[in-house]
Amino acid sequence: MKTIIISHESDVDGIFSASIALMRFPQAKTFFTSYGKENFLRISEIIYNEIISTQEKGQIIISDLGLNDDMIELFEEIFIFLKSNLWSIIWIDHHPWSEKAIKAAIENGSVLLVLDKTENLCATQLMYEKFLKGNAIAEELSKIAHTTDFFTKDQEIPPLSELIIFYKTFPDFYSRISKLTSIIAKGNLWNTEMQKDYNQFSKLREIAKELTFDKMKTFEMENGIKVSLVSTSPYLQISLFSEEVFKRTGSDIAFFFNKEGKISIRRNNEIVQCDRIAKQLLEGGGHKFAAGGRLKSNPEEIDKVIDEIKDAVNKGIN
Ligand SMILES: [Mn+2]
Repeated sequence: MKTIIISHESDVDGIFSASIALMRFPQAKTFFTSYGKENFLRISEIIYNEIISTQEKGQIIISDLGLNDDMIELFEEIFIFLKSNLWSIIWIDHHPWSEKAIKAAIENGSVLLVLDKTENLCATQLMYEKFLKGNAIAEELSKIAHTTDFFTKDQEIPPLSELIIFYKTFPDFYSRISKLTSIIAKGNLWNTEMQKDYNQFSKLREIAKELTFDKMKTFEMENGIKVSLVSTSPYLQISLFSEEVFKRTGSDIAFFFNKEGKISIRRNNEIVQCDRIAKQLLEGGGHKFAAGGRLKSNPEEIDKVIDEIKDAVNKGIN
């Protein structure tokens, strides 16, 4: 049986959960994606091509990606296509799904949904439980992914999150993270090539930090919530960098946006819920402690960005 693994491209949990799936199904092809219509259209294209090109039955393992409401229709079509070709889907995730999305997935007989609703488990842990429970390497990987996904700081680990961020800046990003996934699947967390890449990265990161702090804006809203607005760089790993921003500003919440208007939200305390604020933005979603979306405004027009953020915070806390 053929196996296709599709996982989240942005972080350790996405990569590690794919690595465990790859340990369980070593012949599988791995693909990575992120949120947004364009990304999912690329993935659906891949799915259609893979299935059309074979007579074999197969399965698709989707990991660490939520089914947002605006993607339901697209996936319903994919589900029907898979079902009629005798392919099944195992969808493993830990993001909040709407009832509508859950229904769309489970009402189609070819989808097995493994969805954690506790917000205490990462996708790699779910993958471990589902496919390789008892395997020592997979267990360790699931613990590491949990540390990075929930920022628990319970163990020190190699800077893989930053390495993934660095690889994102290359045109061959997807082949780089696929390679990383198979290295990790062998239980190797760091090698000399990674160290070499990391040395190059850390120089670029330090320059990016200085420039970013220079442009950062911090303001207090009428309701007393202190907000930092950061025009970020591709060399900064948001969750790590947010800690430095909070240390410097004492803000309650920080918004990181890039030139394309993609926005990430992190919080410094429990006054706000990031996912509620994200819902006010385009394609917004995520967890209460970390979320993201897209700006409606032009990221170059900073006053409009500030207005949009203020509006999102006001609506998102009520
Ligand atoms: Mn995750």
